[in-house]
Amino acid sequence: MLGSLREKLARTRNAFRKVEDLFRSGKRRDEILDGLEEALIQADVGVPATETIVAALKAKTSKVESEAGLERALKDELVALLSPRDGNPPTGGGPAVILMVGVNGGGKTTSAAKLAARYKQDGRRVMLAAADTFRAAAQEQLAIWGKRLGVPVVKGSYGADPAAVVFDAAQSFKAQQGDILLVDTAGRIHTNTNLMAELEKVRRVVVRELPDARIESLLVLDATVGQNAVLQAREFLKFSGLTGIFLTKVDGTAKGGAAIAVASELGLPIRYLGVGEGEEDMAEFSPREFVEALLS
Ligand SMILES: Nc1nc2c(ncn2[C@@H]2O[C@H](COP(=O)(O)OP(=O)(O)OP(=O)(O)O)[C@@H](O)[C@H]2O)c(=O)[nH]1
Ligand SMILES: [Mg+2]
Repeated sequence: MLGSLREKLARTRNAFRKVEDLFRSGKRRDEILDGLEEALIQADVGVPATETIVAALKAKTSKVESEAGLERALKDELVALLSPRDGNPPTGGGPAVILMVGVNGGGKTTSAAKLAARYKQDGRRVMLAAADTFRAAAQEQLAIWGKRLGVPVVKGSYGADPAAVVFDAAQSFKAQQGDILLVDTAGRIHTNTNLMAELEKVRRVVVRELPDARIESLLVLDATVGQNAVLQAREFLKFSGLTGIFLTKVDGTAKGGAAIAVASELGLPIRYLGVGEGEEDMAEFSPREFVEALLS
């Protein structure tokens, strides 16, 4: 897995080459730490996260002179920033509903399909709800995925209330004693209050109709937008109950460093990485694995 993640991160790894080179430069500690700031910002880590990292390194490595020691300290710092603050994400038994939310084109539908494939492979009873009733062809797109994966899809009609689709999906989920209900929602601009209210309504329907289900709301963020992902995410935090991030398109970008900015500035754990367009192209996010794939 680490090997293939390394391949998928090839472009981002390139962006981190300057960081790596610092630890092979023969420079002294002070020079390395000075160079690090610029190198991290260039690698899309963002100014606030970079400042946090460099300050922490300065404080924690005052007695460390060796390049290898400093590099190890940097990796540890990155892992700490990427690690969820409130413990491990909920896992395990019982029914769960996973809401996929985010701006247009970020990869919600594809990521819902990837999760469906993953859970199905684990032997769980999976169902998809096509709650994107807004974009033309969104229903068909999810139906095609459902057919391909052998996962039932509860559809709505174009222009219908997404909450009504979710209501129908919840009934069928109960009747069939499903394990995982994945809800694909329409892309929305975070500044549109009506659309954000619509998400709250969808969520309320889930709470009411499936009171025993664990609810996860995954914010789907496109890594190729780099620092803009932080801005998007900050607005979406106003939607109640976001539990994590699905960071997509990490394969096609040099801006994967934004993962560090997002995790450190929002305090929301990255749960999954999207690394391609196929249903297999995802990885459960592990901070240590990500950092080792990035810098080594
Ligand atoms: N390379 C790559 N492409 C991806 C990834 N995830 C999604 N895509 C592609 O991104 C495009 C948009 O994906 P969708 O899943 O339709 O995005 P969406 O957020 O559902 O879009 P809307 O419903 O229009 O808001 C598609 O061409 C996907 O194949 C990924 O991890 N890597
Ligand atoms: Mg979609």
